[in-house]
Amino acid sequence: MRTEVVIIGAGPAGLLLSHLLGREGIESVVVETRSRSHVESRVRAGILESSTVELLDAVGLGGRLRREGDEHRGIHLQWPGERHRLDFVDLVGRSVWVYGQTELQKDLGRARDVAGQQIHYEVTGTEVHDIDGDRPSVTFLDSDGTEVRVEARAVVGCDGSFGPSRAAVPEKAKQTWGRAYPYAWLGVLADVPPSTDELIYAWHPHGFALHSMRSAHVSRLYLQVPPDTDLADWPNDRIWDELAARLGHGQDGWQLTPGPITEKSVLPMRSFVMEPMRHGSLFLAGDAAHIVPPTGAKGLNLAVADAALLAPALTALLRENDSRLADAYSATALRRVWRCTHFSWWMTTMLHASTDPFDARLQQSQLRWVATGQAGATGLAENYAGLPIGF
Ligand code: FAS
Ligand code: PHB
Repeated sequence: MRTEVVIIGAGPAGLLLSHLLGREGIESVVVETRSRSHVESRVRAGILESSTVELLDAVGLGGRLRREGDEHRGIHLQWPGERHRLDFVDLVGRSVWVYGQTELQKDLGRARDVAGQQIHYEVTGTEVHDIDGDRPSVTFLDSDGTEVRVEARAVVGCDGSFGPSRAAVPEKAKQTWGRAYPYAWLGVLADVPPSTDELIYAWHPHGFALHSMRSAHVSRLYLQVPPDTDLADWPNDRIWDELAARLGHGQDGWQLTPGPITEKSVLPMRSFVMEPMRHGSLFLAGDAAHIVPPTGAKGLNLAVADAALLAPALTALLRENDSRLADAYSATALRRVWRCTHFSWWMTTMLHASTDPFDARLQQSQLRWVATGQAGATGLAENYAGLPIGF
């Protein structure tokens, strides 16, 4: 099989990239190891930056988002006895949208169906070949066991943390940075209306808690837990009791309303960056190149930004033989990647309880400075609501 671009991974980065390339008349083949239903149902991100929403609008993917998503002007920062609201629109003129990654994934899948996009789901044995030249290829076993080789002009690894693309870049040609945090998130999805109009990020001596949501009827909440947490140790009552304590139930008359939990998972917290995000005719985008702790709600938005930068670069390369944007892709993308990596680390270390009492005092001082002062609040707002893509 021959095509122009092979994309490994049908997550948000892979499907958005195929959509953006398709709009430029660039043909691609997408290969995905999981089933479509799995990819569309796994509960992950929930917040879209304003630049993500603007991009989706511009390429015909903003319709359902605008109808069913929920625009938020800001967030609440909370610690025992105090809750402060940060209004991003007042501070930096930008909002964010609550719209689950599952919904974006479905919108992307439907758009690719309409465009007649070739997506091979449930493949195995994906391998990348000849990326040092300009005739790379990808081989895999299709879902029916057929061996397939796709030859292309470029291969894009959108295969997340555990795909083959990262490993296809020779050790001597790459540099990686990583940090594992000494805690994880226990995430729950609950069939209960949110007890708050905007997200609550809470510092508490027991640990961090976050009250998010997916709709007017579905809440999404997280608790900081030890990294080796066993879900069996967290029955629903304990989860709700701990969420109530950390989020300030009863404080100034605020109540946390519990409800049926429909999904539970433990999410490890880590930062990871690989440089460069290109090697020869292999490009990397999204989690394949970088991982952020979800505290700053950046993972999905970074995947979108990478795709938005890579599409015009590949178009110029393949249509006009102009490699300038492709040659600059890694450096341009990494500016945003490191800004978001720092912001996600900053939010995480500010909000997650540590065992060191000195740290706790530093965190409380920083939180008060951010929550009650213009400078700190503006810094958080600028990063959380998102910088322009390609800044
Ligand atoms: P993805 O991981 O979404 O997609 C990569 C795709 O490649 C997958 O579908 C995978 O099956 C496929 N693949 C892997 N190996 C392959 C192979 N060998 N062959 C073919 N296909 C292969 N971000 C937030 O902002 N907020 C959150 O709350 C949040 N929660 C998360 C919870 C979990 C459990 C995880 C894992 C991530 C979470 N994230 C969150 C981050 C997440 O949203 C990612 O940033 C986002 O999915 C990145 O999109 P992609 O880069 O497309 O990677
Ligand atoms: C979510 O709704 O899943 C969510 C929101 C904000 C975050 C992380 C996760 O920082």
